[in-house]
Amino acid sequence: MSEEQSSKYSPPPAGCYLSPFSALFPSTFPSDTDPNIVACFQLADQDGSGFIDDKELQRALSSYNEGFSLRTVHMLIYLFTNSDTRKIGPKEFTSLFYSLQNLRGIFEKFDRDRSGKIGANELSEAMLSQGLALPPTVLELLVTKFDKTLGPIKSLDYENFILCCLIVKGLTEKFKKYDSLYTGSATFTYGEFMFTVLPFLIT
Ligand SMILES: [Ca+2]
Repeated sequence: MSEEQSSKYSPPPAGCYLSPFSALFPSTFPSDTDPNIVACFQLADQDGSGFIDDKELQRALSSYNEGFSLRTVHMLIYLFTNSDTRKIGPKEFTSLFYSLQNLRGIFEKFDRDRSGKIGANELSEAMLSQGLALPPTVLELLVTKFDKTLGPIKSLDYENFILCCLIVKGLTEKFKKYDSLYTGSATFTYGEFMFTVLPFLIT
């Protein structure tokens, strides 16, 4: 492009071509952190780097009976750090720890028949208990997309339940930033929409 041509183009709107990810800064544990969580972090940080990387996190979670795939682990890290660095610091790890503990409680509460799976109706109740009132069509879509059980009735296993809840929560938080008055409607530019949604699809 010649200088003359390029001068016809106005600069992109602020933020349009910036990375949707924020940088991961070193963090510390909140002052009132349960010593068990600190111990858990130190045990998981096998190379003593001060961060837990994806493989370390996967190993740590599996020792708590949460055998998640690396893809789920990457999504967890993205959701709690908002970065694509695939590692997590003490502060974000603490949030992750409490969030998983909370979601495990919700899963156990709504998996009433103890099948280890959450069906469509149970998912609706589980979402509502987290303040997420989703339209029936969205719930139907979630159950269809997150059902990896291959059973006759659509349902979510524990890992996919966690993933589903965290993605819905994460997207809802992003939406709220554009809908500060909580009207249920928001205006996005194309770039803003893509940057908001794509990190949730590709981890
Ligand atoms: Ca580490």
